[in-house]
Amino acid sequence: MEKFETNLAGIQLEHFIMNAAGTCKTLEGEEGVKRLIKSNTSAIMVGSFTLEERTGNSGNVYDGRKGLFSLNSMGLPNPGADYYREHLPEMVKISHEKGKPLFVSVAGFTPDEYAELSFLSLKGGADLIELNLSCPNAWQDGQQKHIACFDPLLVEEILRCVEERVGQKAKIAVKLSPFSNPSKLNEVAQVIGRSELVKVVVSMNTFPNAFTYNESGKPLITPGGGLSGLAGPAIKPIGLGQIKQLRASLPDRIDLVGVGGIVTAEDILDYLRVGAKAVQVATIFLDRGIEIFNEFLFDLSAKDII
Ligand code: RRO
Repeated sequence: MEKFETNLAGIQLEHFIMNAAGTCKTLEGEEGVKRLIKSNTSAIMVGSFTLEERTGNSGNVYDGRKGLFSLNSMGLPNPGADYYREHLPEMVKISHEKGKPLFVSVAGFTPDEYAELSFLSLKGGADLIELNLSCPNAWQDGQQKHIACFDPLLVEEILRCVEERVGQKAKIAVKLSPFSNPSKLNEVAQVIGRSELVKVVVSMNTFPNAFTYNESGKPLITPGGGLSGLAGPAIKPIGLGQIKQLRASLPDRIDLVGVGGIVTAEDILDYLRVGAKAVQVATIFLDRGIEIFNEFLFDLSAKDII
C-alpha cells in the first residue's frame, strides 16, 4: 500500500481514505470504533461531539436516493464531554493497537466550548482534532443556530480561544461548509491561513438547508421543516471546486482533505488532483458499510497513480 501513503499534520497514514465525522456511531458507546477498527479506514474519525450530551433531532433524520444524494438532519446526537473524558483513552488505545490514528471532531456552541472540547480530546489521547465549524442542523426553539464558518470574525475568535487553551503546536483541523460566494471562501481562507494553529482544512460538510418531498408529498426529512444537509454524488463537483479554491488560497503548509460525493476510486483521484492529500467518505460508507475501504483500495491498485 506504499503508493497510497500520505500524512496529515505530520501524522503518517497508511493510505488516504478515512471515514468522515458523523459516521462512527458513539451514542451507544465505543461500538462505532470497534466496528471501524475492523475496516481498512486509514484513520478513525469520531464525533462530532458537544459539551452536553444530545439525543439529536427526532423523526426521519437521514434519507435520500441511493446513487444520487442523501439528506440529513441528525442534530448532533452524541454522548457529550463526560462520556469522552471517560472513554476516549480506550478508543484511542484500541485504534492505535490496529495502527490507526484516532481523530475527534468537536462542535462547540461558543469559542470557549471549542477550546474546552479540543483540550479534553487531546488530553484523552486524540491524534488530531477536527473543529466542526459547519454543522447545519442545530435547531433550538424553531431557530437554526449559526454556521460558524460563514462568519470570518467568529472563526478568528474560535481559533484564538482554541490556541490559547491547547497551544499553537496542537494538531488542529477545521471543517468547512461549501461556500457559494468565492470571496467569502477567500476571506475565511485568509483568516485560517493567518493562524499557525490550523494544520489541516477539511472541505466540505453537507450543503445546508436543502429540501425535498417524499412520495406522499411530505418533507422527506422531519426536523427544521425538512431543511437538511445535502450530501452524496450530487455535491461532488461542488466539493472539488471548494478544494481547488482552497488550495489556491491557503498556504502550502496547510493540508487539505476532500469530502463530498465520493462513490468510485476515480472520484478519490479527482480530489487528489485538485489538491487534497486525503479524502473522507460519509454517504457511501453509510450506504455500503465498512467494506467500502477495501473496495476503493482494490480499484485504486489497478490504476496508475503517482
Ligand atoms: O449532526 C448533524 O446533523 C450533522 C452535523 Br454535526 C454535521 O456537521 N453535518 C451534517 O450534515 N449533519
